[in-house]
Amino acid sequence: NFKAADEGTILKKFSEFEMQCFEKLKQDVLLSFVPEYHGVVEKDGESFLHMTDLLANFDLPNVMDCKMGVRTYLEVELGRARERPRPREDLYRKMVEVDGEGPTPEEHSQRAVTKPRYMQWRETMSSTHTLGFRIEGTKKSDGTCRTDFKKTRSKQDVMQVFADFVGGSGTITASYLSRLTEIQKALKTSEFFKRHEVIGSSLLFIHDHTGRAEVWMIDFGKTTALPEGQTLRHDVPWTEGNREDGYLWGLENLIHTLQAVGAG
Ligand code: 4IP
Ligand code: ADP
Ligand code: MN
Repeated sequence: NFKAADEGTILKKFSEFEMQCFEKLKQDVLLSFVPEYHGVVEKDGESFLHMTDLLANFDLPNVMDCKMGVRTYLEVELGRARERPRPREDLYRKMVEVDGEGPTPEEHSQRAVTKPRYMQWRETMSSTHTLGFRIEGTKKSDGTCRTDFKKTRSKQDVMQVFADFVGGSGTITASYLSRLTEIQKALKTSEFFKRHEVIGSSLLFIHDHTGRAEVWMIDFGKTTALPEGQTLRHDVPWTEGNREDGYLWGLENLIHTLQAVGAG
């Protein structure tokens, strides 16, 4: 999905939704919390979004991706699956790999599950439903990568992963917390945020041994504008049709979780 680009920048496979978000974010208070956007670029016959490489200013960075919100698929995907269900074998296999008892008897006999079904199951196995965010993966400066967080659900489990990620450093934790509080404040005044359903977007945590620690908002591939005049709260439960994403509720829980890590 990514291609190397000029010094300090990366290319991400083009998506119309994401491009529109980057364009609108140019005029928004969230601008200082998203990677700098340098426009659309064509390479080898494909289109890409050109943006700043957030890791460029770090020395051997540690990186964590947290997917925000209580819902990870679009309401339109739910509608489509209902009208015309397309059970998928690849998603069935991914489900069984984590939990042999995940699929229902019918799904077992079909050896397939629909995408919303898979996504909802992922949400309940992880902390997405209970905390409004989940850890997707970590990459540490020692070269180790982990993506085995599909069953990391309780606040205690999440705290453990964070504590390990920051190497027990209270300074790094405090820096992350102060950045998260800034993001929270900006989100509460952002016109962009008010008018968008933010699905599948992540907060990217990056720190290194020099003590540098930053959090960035990334991945707007499934962030969609609401009809003119409609807005979201982002901190109330989702019920089908209200398009709420639980982003702010998740961020609040994330902050509390990190505060608990800091307090040891
Ligand atoms: C993946 O599930 C992620 O949810 C992907 O989202 C999603 O892609 C995939 O859907 C789904 O299979 P796992 O993380 O359990 O592997 P993301 O790209 O945000 O990580 P979409 O296209 O929904 O973003 P499919 O349809 O690509 O398989
Ligand atoms: P996808 O739509 O494939 O999920 P993301 O935008 O979430 O793509 O990016 C996937 C991963 O790539 C992130 O978890 C992060 O590690 C890395 N990444 C994304 N954007 C940047 C960036 N601007 N700078 C550095 N790393 C990035
Ligand atoms: Mn992503």
